Amino acid sequence: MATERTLSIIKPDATKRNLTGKINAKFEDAGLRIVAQKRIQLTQDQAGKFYAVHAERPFFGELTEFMASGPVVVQVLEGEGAIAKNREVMGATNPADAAPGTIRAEFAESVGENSVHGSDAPDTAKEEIAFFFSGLELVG
Ligand code: 3AN
Repeated sequence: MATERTLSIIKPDATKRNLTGKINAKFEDAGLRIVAQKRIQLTQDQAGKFYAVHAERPFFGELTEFMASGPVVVQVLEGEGAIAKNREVMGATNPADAAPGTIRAEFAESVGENSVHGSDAPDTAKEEIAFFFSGLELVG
């Protein structure tokens, strides 16, 4: 399998509870390398642009308000099959359905406040990485 890069976000519910290190340990234990990382505060408008694909969903307002409610840590993870591997480590969107040992099973509070975001395909990974990082910030 090819080496890939994927965009990860540690969401406000997790930064608020000081879980950045514990979540990063899950990525690293799974063989994912954090090749770029920064802690930022999004505006609701920026969160809306990032989640534009969900603009018609009933939870869009709640989602963007939540993503702007506190700091997030945006990061690029690299590894063999990193996109699928990260989704595996994250667990299902709804923590009630997430497999034991996954980030969402251990840390997520609800389907909305579910601690992490991860790109779902190569094209979205590329777009999402470019949304937050310039090429100069990616050191593999
Ligand atoms: P995932 O993050 O697992 O790819 P998506 O792409 O279906 O899940 O949803 C994007 C984000 O929207 C989720 N991470 C979650 O924060 C939020 N979300 C999804 N479904 C709901 C829902 N029913 N109610 C509130 N927020 C939701």
